[in-house]
Amino acid sequence: MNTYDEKHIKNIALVGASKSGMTTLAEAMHFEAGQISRLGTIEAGSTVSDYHDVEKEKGISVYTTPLHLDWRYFKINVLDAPGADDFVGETLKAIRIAETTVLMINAVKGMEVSTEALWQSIDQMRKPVVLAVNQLDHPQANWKDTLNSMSAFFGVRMLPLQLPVQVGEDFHEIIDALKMVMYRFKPEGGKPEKLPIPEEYMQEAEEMHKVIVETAASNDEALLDAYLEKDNLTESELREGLKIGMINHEVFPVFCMSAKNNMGSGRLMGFIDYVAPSPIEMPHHASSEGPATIYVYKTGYEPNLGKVNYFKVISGTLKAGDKLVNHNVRGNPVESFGQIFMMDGKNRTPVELLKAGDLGAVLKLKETHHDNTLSVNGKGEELPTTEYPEDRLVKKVLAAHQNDQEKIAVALKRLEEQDPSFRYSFDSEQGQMLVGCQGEIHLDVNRWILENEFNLKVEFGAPKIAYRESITRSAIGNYRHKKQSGGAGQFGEVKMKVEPWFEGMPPPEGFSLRGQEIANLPWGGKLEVINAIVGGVIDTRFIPSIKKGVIEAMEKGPIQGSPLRDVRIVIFDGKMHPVDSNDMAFKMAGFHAFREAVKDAKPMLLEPIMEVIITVPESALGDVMTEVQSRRGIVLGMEPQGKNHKLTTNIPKAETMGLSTELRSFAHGQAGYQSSFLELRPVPQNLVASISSNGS
Ligand SMILES: Nc1nc2c(ncn2[C@@H]2O[C@H](COP(=O)(O)OP(=O)(O)OP(=O)(O)O)[C@@H](O)[C@H]2O)c(=O)[nH]1
Ligand SMILES: [Mg+2]
Repeated sequence: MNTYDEKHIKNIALVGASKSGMTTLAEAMHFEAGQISRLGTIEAGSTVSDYHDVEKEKGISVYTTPLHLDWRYFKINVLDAPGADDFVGETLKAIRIAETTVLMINAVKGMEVSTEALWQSIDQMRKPVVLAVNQLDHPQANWKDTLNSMSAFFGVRMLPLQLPVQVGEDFHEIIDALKMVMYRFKPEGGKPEKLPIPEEYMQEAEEMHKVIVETAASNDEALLDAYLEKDNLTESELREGLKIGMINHEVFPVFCMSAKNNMGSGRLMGFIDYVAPSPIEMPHHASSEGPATIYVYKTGYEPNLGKVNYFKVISGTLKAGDKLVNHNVRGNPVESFGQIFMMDGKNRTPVELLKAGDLGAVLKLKETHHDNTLSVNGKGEELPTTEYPEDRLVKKVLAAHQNDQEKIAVALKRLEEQDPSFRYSFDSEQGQMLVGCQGEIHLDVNRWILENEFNLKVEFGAPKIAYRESITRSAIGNYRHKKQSGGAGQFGEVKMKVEPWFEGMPPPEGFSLRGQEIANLPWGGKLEVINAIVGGVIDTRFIPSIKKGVIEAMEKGPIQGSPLRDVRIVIFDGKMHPVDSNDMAFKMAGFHAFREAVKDAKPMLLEPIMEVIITVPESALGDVMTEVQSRRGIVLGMEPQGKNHKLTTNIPKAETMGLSTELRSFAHGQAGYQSSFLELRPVPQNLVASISSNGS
């Protein structure tokens, strides 16, 4: 096994819109590097990186999978990220960990809306980027249109290095304007024959070459001087200039390929080797001297291995046998890295050491999981945790078999550990298990895993909404609690007035105030208790018991059993018995007096209203407005945001089910959706009956 110094390590993330061909390219590269003897396919479920059962079953990537290529003098670590934007949490891990992002563009579709969404993250992190135009062998592939759609988006920072001679089924020749040669592939792809550029393409190739040289020169003063002097650059000067441009996020080289036919992948690897930056060529890089600090970017559970933590060495050199302190887990446990591995899908190769910048994996750590930093001396620099996207869809989890509840909770926690953008929570108020995720595909994939890997059958439904109740006018209640059975009896009588409570309300009129208290209710809102007893008809020591009874009564409101909130009670009359009165008796009296009063106080149902911020392209604006209104929502404002419009809306939570999925379909995947709780508002009178009869 080779050990690589840091200069010869390259990390790339393969990302792109759904089904652009990331996994097929990873497979082709793996094959080219000689690590596999047969090319696997998506159709046969035989690729190295889509090895999870769920990925084979659905024919899509679900997880980011690392593989490595021993390629001449270099080691290229490839992170094959999923394309579907439901799995953007995984894709973000890959972009963050790799130095260079290879953004794949499908030559049949050109720039897709989800490519643009992905670009926002890549651009924000200012990553070095290579643009790979794939599927040029496809009968519907269109090079010119694809390039135009890209150029409209990336502008002058995009730098085509290649040109396909044929496009479609005949695709087998690529002109390389950096090296000024033509590559001709055999039908099975692989290593091409190098030929002179045909006469009819010479002019175009020369023009492209000139742009490449000028671009390379413009990134560095010494190179610019060299260029002005000799009107050209050597190949190594060209590489140097392009590398600087990539590191500065200023030059995005474009390559041509057919991953499926393995044409163009070798050239891309050669470029990555010599031009794409190594971890230590990036600004603020760390050295591989000294004890190691690592960052865990992913945790997985594999059928035969158990828990696997995937990490990047941030600084120093990690050796098999090292013990590392976890910075993030409470108590800073020491974890033992007895064996360390390079991973290729599910296959692992033990290694003796990994230097700064390299990627590896470790089994059986006790407490460590994704987003943890560990270091040998416990002092290494801690990396900020990855920010995963907010939930776009929240569902209630229903167990098909009631006995499975607990097992399902355990399984959901594990799914969340593997994929932090699939979130599990238990809502104790409504007694429901909830999952938050990125969309229907995300949900479907995790349902499949629960059923097939955990043997747990679940359904997903609309979550119960946290309704509240309150009152709209004042009313009086009176109750006498009296019990005479054998020995000591029970006696307590309470008269109270209830009224709607609001911030800063004046003291009640017509009563003499003897005590006042505003309590926070456990389910939100207030209960104000005013003691207005005159003549000592009820002892002050019983007021807390009355309050207890009232709070108990407030747990279930009269309309549909939701908690009551924001009420003032004025206890103004009642009776005591010198022997039989006690706390229990007054609690009971308070409970019933309150219930009686509330019935007359015109109770109302309150529902949570969400502030929902929607970002959509112009073309979808009409559909989105109609959709918002049909969900009892209101649009409060609209402002332009780049090419899109940002709408600020208020929508009842009960009406937001499936909205983000719906919006994405209007906007062909390109809708932004952010939702947060705003306030409670009364449910319109005509809807109260239907909500109460739903029982939730
Ligand atoms: N014609 C043609 N088909 C391709 C090419 N590359 C990939 N495909 C096909 O496109 C489909 C998707 O390929 P994948 O490699 O799974 O694409 P991906 O980008 O990894 O997809 P996800 O990660 O699931 O989003 C498969 O049917 C591939 O056979 C190509 O270069 N040419
Ligand atoms: Mg894939």
